[in-house]
Amino acid sequence: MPIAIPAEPSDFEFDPARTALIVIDMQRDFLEPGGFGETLGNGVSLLAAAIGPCKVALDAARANGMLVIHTREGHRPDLSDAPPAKVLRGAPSKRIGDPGPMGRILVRGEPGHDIVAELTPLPGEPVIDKPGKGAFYATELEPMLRHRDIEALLVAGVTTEVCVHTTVREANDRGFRCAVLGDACASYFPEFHAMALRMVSAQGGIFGWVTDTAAFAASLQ
Ligand code: TIU
Repeated sequence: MPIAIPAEPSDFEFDPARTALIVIDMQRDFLEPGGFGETLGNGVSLLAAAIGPCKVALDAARANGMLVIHTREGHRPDLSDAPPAKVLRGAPSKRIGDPGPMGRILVRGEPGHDIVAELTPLPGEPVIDKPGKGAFYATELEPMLRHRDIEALLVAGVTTEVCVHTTVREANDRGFRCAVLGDACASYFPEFHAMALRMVSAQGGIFGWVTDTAAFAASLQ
């Protein structure tokens, strides 16, 4: 039974049984001081704005039996999956793999790699560990969606213009319809957040739709 959510550039119609909520990289490494995001020179406080809306979206999806998938960006402890171009780029205060206050920066199994406490995945919810910005690159995400006959994604998380955008672009090219929950996304750069959302819905929805968590939750009432 299709449901319509008010969205840009037009209503987003979805069947909850064929739609997944994907929460991108809501990890301590991006949201809390001392993690990867801060080592890149960013103030991390703006990202906290996405936590509450992500929780609203998770509660709505879970209450309606929708597939919920979480992702985490990070690398193996030996960094064998970390491209040197990524590790050596720029002049961060600490590089990927260096020790920090939440353990080694952007390394799987370290405290900083964990999803923030408010959004801890429930047992049975798949968590995709990804080495790149996009959730499809070098992961099991696509077969996981195909096996469940998922055809549309509701996308939330951080950061809007980096991992959310890359994932939406990858999904779009694979034929998945994407609606971004704008208030459940955040960026270190408010202007990038705003423009990234506009880029999704411009040109008749060149990458997809943009809506918000209140509209999503209300559509399932
Ligand atoms: N730096 C930045 O804005 N983002 C990332 O490095 N990864 C994600 O967006 N998850």
